[in-house]
Amino acid sequence: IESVADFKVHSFHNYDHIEHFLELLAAEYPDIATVFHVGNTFEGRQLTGIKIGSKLRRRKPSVFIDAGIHAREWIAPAAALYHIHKLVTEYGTNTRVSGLVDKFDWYIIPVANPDGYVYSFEKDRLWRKTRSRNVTINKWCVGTDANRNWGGRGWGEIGANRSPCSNIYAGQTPFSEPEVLGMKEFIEKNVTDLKVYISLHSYGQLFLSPWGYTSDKPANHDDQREAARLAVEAIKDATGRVYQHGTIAEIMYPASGTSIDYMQDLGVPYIYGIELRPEDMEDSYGFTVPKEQIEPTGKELFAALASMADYVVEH
Ligand code: ING
Ligand code: ZN
Repeated sequence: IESVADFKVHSFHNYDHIEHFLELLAAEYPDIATVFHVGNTFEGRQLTGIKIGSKLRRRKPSVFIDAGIHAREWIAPAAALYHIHKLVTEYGTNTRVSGLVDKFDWYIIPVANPDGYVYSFEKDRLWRKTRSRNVTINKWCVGTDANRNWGGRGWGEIGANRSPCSNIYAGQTPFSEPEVLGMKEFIEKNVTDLKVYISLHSYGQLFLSPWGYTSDKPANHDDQREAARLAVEAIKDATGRVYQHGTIAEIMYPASGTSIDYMQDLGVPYIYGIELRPEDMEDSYGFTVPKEQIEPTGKELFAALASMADYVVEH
């Protein structure tokens, strides 16, 4: 493609095309969009994100979104790209969008596990993990679950596995994955006043808040639950779909070493893992959603994030 206008938002794209699209956005909309890099992946690809925000105000709260940390969950990068495309191209014409871009700095990494994403395109559609290897530990099994590799309380314990062959392998050490370490360090060095952290996954239609490592509730649970309740309501108004909300351990399964728990420990006030469409296996789709689902899922994500942004401004 040669311009942003050529990009098909309602299709799935390979990693090269996604990176190229982000570059085009930054080139065509330099006042509000810049590309950033978060180091390299295990296989040497650049881990690329986009920062979106107008320069109207000097100090702004930030929103950080990772998608595609699990390779096979293609709807997550697609929905993130829908959101990116909407924020950038409708700024100045859509008042709702303009408000979001004026009031917040959005940091979005649409494919947080590029090596795995490429592998899911080329070799194994249902691949989940990174593609890192450590032959001194295990010759045969490849990859770490990048959403079990965040250090902090409970790392490597409940809902994670210490065997490299497991699909929920926590990794050799906390932050052993360059992708995860890169995001952590980028956030801690560059993202000021982080108010909202979102990790996009599929599937289940769930809005998940901390904790994952325990069924205990964090001190600010009621506030997080209220923001989630409103977001879920906004989704229902947008497309009619019903999402459930609750803590990870409560409504999904216990999981340690997730970005969500790490961000809760950092003190970020609003943190959610969102399981996008479908709700269940829906005619045996699960991870392999048809591309017709991208637009409505993107609408739901936009509605939820706009609602979340309103909530943050008011509280
Ligand atoms: N589910 C998530 C997983 O990592 C999750 C659940 C999401 C936990 C967000 C924490 C944060 O297992 C999928 N589908 O990957
Ligand atoms: Zn996932």
